[in-house]
Amino acid sequence: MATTPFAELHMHIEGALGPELIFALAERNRMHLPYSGLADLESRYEFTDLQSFLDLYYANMAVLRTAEDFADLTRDYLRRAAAAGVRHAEIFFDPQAHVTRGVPLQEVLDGILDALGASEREFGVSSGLLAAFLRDQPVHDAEEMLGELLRLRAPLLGVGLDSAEVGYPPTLFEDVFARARSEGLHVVAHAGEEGPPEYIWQALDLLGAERIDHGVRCLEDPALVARLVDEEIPLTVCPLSNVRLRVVDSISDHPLRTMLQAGLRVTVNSDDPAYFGGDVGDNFAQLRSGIGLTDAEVEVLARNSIEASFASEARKAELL
Ligand code: ES4
Ligand code: ZN
Repeated sequence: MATTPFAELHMHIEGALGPELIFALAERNRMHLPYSGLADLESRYEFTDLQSFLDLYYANMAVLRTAEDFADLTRDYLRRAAAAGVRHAEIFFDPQAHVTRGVPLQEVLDGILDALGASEREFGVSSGLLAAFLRDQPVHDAEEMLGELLRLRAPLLGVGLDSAEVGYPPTLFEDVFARARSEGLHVVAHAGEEGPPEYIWQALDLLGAERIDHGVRCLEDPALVARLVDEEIPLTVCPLSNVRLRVVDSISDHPLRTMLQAGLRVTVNSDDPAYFGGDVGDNFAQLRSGIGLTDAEVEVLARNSIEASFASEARKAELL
């Protein structure tokens, strides 16, 4: 499977936390887990929608306590991503989900950045960090978190918007994103995963989103598709996530090819690799068997991912 190197632009580092690491970290941190064992935990990875996944995702994060935990998690992800062919990774983390559990922001940053700082040398993967705001929490919390990140001079690539989508439109976060942009940060937002096309319009017009995470529901609105094509806005699509969260019925029903043929700047990503059935390599493999994704299409997707990344022009040139 000779392909150009590719970039992963949509993954949540907390979503790389799998059952085995959960048990290992619980033991190291002397915590009791509400599961009888590994098999019991593994039996809970059956989701009906985004919220049913988020419930387990937030519960499992309890084992992440120290900088070492975050570093181990991040290295574990980078090792697997490198093996799957990823050469550049832009990683989301959910800082609000950790500080509300009493884990200091600096501890979270130290751990993730320690692993990212060694990534190019250790794994050949260049990287960047995106702080995601939880849209289902008060806007004020996002404002405070952005202030704290800026105060700590966290070396961020940018900010994003995630968690439960329906009922939490981008418009709520207009001011937070304006401030992030004025600080020179890149901005992206999850939109059109479970939410309507209107949320994608808002992410573009009100947040100034440079990429849309997911965005699959744009297909319901031809004028929106035209806009995304015209402005070459990348969409970070996550096929296995879409299947597991029932955004689509099965991988064979995934509209990825329709999106490519419409001229959309699609990329393929793992979202939460420990929850949705694998890394970005597994996403490509299932697309090959499920919709007959061709080598030529894989090449386009790989190229799109490098071009849509926030890597330096020098790094992009190296990878293209
Ligand atoms: C997420 Cl799949 C997905 N959607 C929205 N927010 C998220 N956070 C982690 N995974
Ligand atoms: Zn996501």
